[in-house]
Amino acid sequence: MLVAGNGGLPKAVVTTRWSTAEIYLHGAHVTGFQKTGEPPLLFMSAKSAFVVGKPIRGGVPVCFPWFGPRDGDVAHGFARVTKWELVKTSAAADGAVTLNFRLPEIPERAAWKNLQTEFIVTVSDKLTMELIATNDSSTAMEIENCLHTYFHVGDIGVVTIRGLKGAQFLDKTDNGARKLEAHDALPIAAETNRVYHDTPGAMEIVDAKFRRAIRVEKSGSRDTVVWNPWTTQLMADFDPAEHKNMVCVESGNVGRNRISLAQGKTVVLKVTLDSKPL
Ligand code: TA6
Repeated sequence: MLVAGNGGLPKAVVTTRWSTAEIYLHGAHVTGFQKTGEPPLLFMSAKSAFVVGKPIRGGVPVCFPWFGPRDGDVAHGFARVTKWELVKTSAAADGAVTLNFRLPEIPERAAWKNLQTEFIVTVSDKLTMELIATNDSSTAMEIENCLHTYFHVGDIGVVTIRGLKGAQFLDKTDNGARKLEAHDALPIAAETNRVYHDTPGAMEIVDAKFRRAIRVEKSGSRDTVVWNPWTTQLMADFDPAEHKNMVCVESGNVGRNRISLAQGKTVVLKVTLDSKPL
């Protein structure tokens, strides 16, 4: 199940009768999911690093226990640059494969040591991911969580995102201005970086080039983040030319919807990805 991946980092490779998937222990990072006969569902930057201490660019970054930049610390939390433990793998009677990962205690992250965190990935004709955190400390903990999924699309110019109409969003390309989403089918035609608060429902990415609709079912997520860097060179490990073949539709609880996790309580963020021909 575990083999040496890019940069020699260990990864789990999963093959089912419907699909294949791969998950690196580094960040418990899903870097691949592909249904038989379909293009890959996830986008990976061709320039991604696979180095201890650096984030993998693409796939499904596990953003935890915070989202976004943090002075002097790693953006989107330390879980994504930590080596998780693969605690268990199991196969169901129908052939679905489940992998249970656990975030180990990190001595230099003592402030978070009582936040018991696991990530469960189930590979079938769908990809299901559950980020589960339990506060075993004696006080409440403020956390953000987000599965920052990079979707692979045929041509961003003929992609629309459905499920956001009527939602308010913060437009990070316009100094965080608060706006209202009017599109039933949102096109992406420029740099886009938006936090749609209070959007707990399913989303759909309609790809006219690949002639498929990707469905994002979710629970335990109040927010949806939509991101495409367009031609802005934001990061050394992402070639802006690749913006044509990706869009991030991210599910989590961020900003004003951060979670105050009470002592002894558990929070579950669950996302299921599926695709259907158009
Ligand atoms: O979610 C959008 C965003 O915060 C962008 O501002 C950009 O920084 C991007 O995330 C980077 O995401 P990644 O998970 O690849 O570090």
